[in-house]
Amino acid sequence: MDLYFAPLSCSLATRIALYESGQSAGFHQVTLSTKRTASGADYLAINPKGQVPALVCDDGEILTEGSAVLQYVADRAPDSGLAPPAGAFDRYRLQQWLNYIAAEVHKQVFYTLFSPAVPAEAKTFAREVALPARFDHLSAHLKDRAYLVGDHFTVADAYLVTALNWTAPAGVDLKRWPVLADWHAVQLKRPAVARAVGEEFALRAAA
Ligand SMILES: N[C@@H](CCC(=O)N[C@@H](CS)C(=O)NCC(=O)O)C(=O)O
Repeated sequence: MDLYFAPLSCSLATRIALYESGQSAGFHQVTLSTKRTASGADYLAINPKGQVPALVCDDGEILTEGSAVLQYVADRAPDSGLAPPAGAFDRYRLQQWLNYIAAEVHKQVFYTLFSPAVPAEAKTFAREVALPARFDHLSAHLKDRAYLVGDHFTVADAYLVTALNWTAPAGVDLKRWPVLADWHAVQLKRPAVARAVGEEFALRAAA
């Protein structure tokens, strides 16, 4: 497998899943502004959407969209518990959370806050209305739970850790949501998460 990623972007969740499950992969850094890989190759030839993550599977198939990529990685290592088995009700819970983080948190909140193309009024809405509603919802769910789904770490948690990393650069004080701040701090101490985040921080600093 080969993962195309940009440091500390949403593709970090897939690196976390690979490390959590002990799977090896090649890692190829993409410069999103130029759509070039570190070797100078045209990333649009891998993913015409120009977005990370993209996973080139061992049979040459190219998989995109983080929620699909994460489930693919999890299903290749079923003993990791990173995704409940297909058909189990918790698999739908997993997809519920992956979709929520992708659509409601990643795109509606953080894309809006980070993108220079988004008008100021939309950013104000994202910061003052959308983000608090979504963080309140996540806090209520995680108040009495260690993980989003079931009783162990799944790829939904990998995605949420990744999204909560964006609060500091977005100027959002996560301490306003103590449940989320504590949950995030605990997840960052997981060896696979610490390794993935540390490596991508170093790559971002070097870029
Ligand atoms: N729908 C895609 C969105 C992925 C996405 O937004 N990736 C960002 C990085 S977090 C990206 O590649 N942005 C560059 C761009 O949109 O041109 C998914 O869920 O994987």
